[in-house]
Amino acid sequence: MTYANLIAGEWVQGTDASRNINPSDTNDVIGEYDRASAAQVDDAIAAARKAFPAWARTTVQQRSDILDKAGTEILARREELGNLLAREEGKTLAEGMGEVGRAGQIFKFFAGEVLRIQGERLGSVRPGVDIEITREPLGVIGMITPWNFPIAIPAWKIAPALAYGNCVVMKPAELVPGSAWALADILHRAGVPAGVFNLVMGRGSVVGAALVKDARIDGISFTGSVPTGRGILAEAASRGAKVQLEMGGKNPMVVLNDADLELAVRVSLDGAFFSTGQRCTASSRLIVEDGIYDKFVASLAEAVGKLVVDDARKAGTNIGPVVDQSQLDQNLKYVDIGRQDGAKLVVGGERLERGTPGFYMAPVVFAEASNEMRISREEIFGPVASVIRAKTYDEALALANDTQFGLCAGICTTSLKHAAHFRRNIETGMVMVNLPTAGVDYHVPFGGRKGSSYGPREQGRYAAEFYTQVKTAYVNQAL
Ligand code: UN1
Repeated sequence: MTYANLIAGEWVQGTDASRNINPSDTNDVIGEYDRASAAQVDDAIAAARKAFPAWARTTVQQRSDILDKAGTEILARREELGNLLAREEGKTLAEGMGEVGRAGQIFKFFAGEVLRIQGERLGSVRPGVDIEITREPLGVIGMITPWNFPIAIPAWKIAPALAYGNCVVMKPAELVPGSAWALADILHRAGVPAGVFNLVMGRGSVVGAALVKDARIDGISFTGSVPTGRGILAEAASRGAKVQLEMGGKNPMVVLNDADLELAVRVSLDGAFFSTGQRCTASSRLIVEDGIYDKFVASLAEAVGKLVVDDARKAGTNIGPVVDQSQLDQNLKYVDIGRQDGAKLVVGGERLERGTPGFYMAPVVFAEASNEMRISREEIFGPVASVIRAKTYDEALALANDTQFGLCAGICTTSLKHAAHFRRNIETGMVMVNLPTAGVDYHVPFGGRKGSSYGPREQGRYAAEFYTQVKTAYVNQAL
């Protein structure tokens, strides 16, 4: 089947199509997804601009009803959509269904939040003047979403955008158009008016580039790689567009001598390897204090060795395949780099063959890694973790902060003193105490510091910072 783009409320065929392949079984074709041309992106932006004034004036009830309806359908189709997601992206069925549930909840959250859009009323320093501060929609938002969360990330950009009265032109990642198409279909049938939400699938170099450079786009929300994000920022800044970027991570999980070992291993296993390590929140640096280091490495290696790597949708699979050949090549290249740089490969690192042709590899633990090695500095985006030794808590904290990134960090400890100190002194946007770095709630701010993020936070009511603009009104009481 061929899936078309949604432009101005119509399903529009592209000039060519991309084939959506199952990474667990490359013989399994999910469908052909139309690529939008630059001219079609232009049509989508024009449609969004045209729809914006009326959409911005809809009542909060109208927007709430549409978001609620979309959320209800997503939740009702959790199993089917989770299956599609696992089939196109390669995370396990349980993770796929969990992600669909999260997407549904996000729509429900913003269906409520739209009713609570607030302003402020203040007194003036001058007599006889009222001041009112209100939030207005930003306008037309361009969205570029990544392949690792094919439905949750589109949901957490689209739901607030629509809630606050914006129109959207979205380009999903070319590797996973299926979940985004399903979401577009749901929104269309939930009653989103023509032009308010547009789906344009295809290549970043054509569709993404056309979106980013278009002066009719008021804001760009992007999640993806650092180089692409920086390029978008430069281009968008040159024309004064608002930008929100979520990029890489090299998130540390600190394990102190006083940690509950079993908990620390469980938390590190989840953070580093679940979803095949393909999360910007993954714990790819495990910074472990000397006194527990050897025990931790042995327990973690044992647990990693037991992980079942197989078809994402097969019962009993813990870790699905890597998303595609180039990501697999990159992961295996880093395994070689880690070895050459002198880290000790404790477990994993080999290419695996399974019953179907897919991009399988054994999750990797590198011990005796230093924080200077490339495997500890560069985001690999695969199931590869460096275990770094620290002599003291202070050294562990310093190592944790010694990175270009600042998305999330974790600490496993039973010491209130160290947990509290870590919370205050870690240079990240999110911090976890005795919890995995990955796997966040949907109703609270998400985002990082340093090289990980740029612009206002996503999610929760903080999403309003990006999707609205503030107006300060002064009114003379005398008239
Ligand atoms: C999570 O860890 O629950 O691309 C979410 C990413 C992040 C989302 C992570 N933007 O991995």
